[in-house]
Amino acid sequence: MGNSTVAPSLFDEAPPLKEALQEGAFLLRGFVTEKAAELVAEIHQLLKVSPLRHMQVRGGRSMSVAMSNCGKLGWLSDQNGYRYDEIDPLTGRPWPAMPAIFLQASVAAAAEAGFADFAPDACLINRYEPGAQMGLHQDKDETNLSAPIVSVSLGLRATFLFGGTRRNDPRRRVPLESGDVVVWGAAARLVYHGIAKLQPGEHPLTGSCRYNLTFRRAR
Ligand code: MD3
Ligand code: FE
Repeated sequence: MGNSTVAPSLFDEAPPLKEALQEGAFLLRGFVTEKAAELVAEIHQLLKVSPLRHMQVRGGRSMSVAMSNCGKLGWLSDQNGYRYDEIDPLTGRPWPAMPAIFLQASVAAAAEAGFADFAPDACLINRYEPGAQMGLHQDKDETNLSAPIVSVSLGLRATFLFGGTRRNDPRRRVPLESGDVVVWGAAARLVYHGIAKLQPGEHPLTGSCRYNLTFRRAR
């Protein structure tokens, strides 16, 4: 048998692409592409313990994005508003632990973006089916706003919308593909952001949906 060595290529050693979206916000294209199948397999295991659900918002409507959590704290929305809790109200039990590969990938992404010592205690699992969207909002339910937020996209492509720290600031649209990671901290931590209505499609890893993992330091 011949050996299977291939000619070295510039691409072998190419660092991950890091694009500054704005001050404090970095898009790491394909940062977890090699681990994407394993991440999706972990999501499927987690969802057997704490299933996806469409949370209610104040006023009684339910969100089009289906959610669950892992880690010490889970993000919740109900008639009383938003909060973090150690207990999944659907099961009455603690959220499942954050898988090691989740922690490792999110900490590595934060470090790549310049945020050393990221120690997430919460991971929100969002599932978008075609037609689901997330309206423009700020993430400000966390006690410690000095930690960054790391977001991992898996499956179908979505259009990410983000503006400034005022609701009416001009908005940019950025397509997020499976394997992309975005890190938001410092000056970008309180920008308004959302996800445009997901378009139908098929992805080999997730079928007809998109997952987003959002890692946060909640307390
Ligand atoms: C910018 N999720 O769960 S992740 C959310 O793709 C959320 O599911 C979207 O916004 C999603 O709250 C977007 C990207 C993201 C997450 C947090 C941010 C962008 C952010 C916090 C501050 C600024
Ligand atoms: Fe958000």
